[in-house]
Amino acid sequence: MRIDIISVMPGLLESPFSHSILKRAQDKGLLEVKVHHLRDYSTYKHGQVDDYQFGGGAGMVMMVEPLVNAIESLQKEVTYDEIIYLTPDGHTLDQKIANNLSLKGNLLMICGHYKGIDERIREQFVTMEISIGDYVLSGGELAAAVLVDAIGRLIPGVLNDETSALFDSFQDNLLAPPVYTRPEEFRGWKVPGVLLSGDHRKIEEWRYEQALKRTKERRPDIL
Ligand code: 6GU
Repeated sequence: MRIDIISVMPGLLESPFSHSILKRAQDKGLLEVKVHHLRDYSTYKHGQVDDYQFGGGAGMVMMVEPLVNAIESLQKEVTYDEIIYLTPDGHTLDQKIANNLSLKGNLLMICGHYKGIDERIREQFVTMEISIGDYVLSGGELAAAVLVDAIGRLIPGVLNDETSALFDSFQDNLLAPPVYTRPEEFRGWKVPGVLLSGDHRKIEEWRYEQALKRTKERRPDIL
């Protein structure tokens, strides 16, 4: 999968994809992430990419022309399955959306800034609008990083048995059960005996019960 990201602050996206699982996905050739500076596609003075909004009001709007130049120039290289605009008024990201997107070929993400992008870009090019939750960020970049992470780890072949997504919170509409590692006892705080029993059927049963209990207590809405 190739993911292109159009941004006015590409510096914000310099490192999030160079670590851990997303780094491995790229090293394995399963994922390629390319960040593009919108300014490079501006035909205005000083690389201008935003302007005052028609009708008045505070805050700048990202202009049509640089965005069209960027999108159409990338479309000459790549066919996109989805063109995603990261915006607080989009669909709230969940595991189902991440699962669906992880099976696509190529994605283009557009990060909004200021008051957002000219509506005509949304009408003419954008196929999906995604928010990462009900709070406001200063721009779409960190949301794009979250989205790439959520998708990237689900691309077939990226996770191995040990990191398998099958045991993630939300994967079966259940939160993940508690986990423990060495030592068996620290300051008198003990690891639940069943996990040390070696009885794999019992352990699975315990994990399922714990996951169910945790979900009922914390997130009854996803059950
Ligand atoms: Cl995608 N963008 C911005 N600016 N704020 C957000 C968001 C996106 N998702 C939640 N808050």
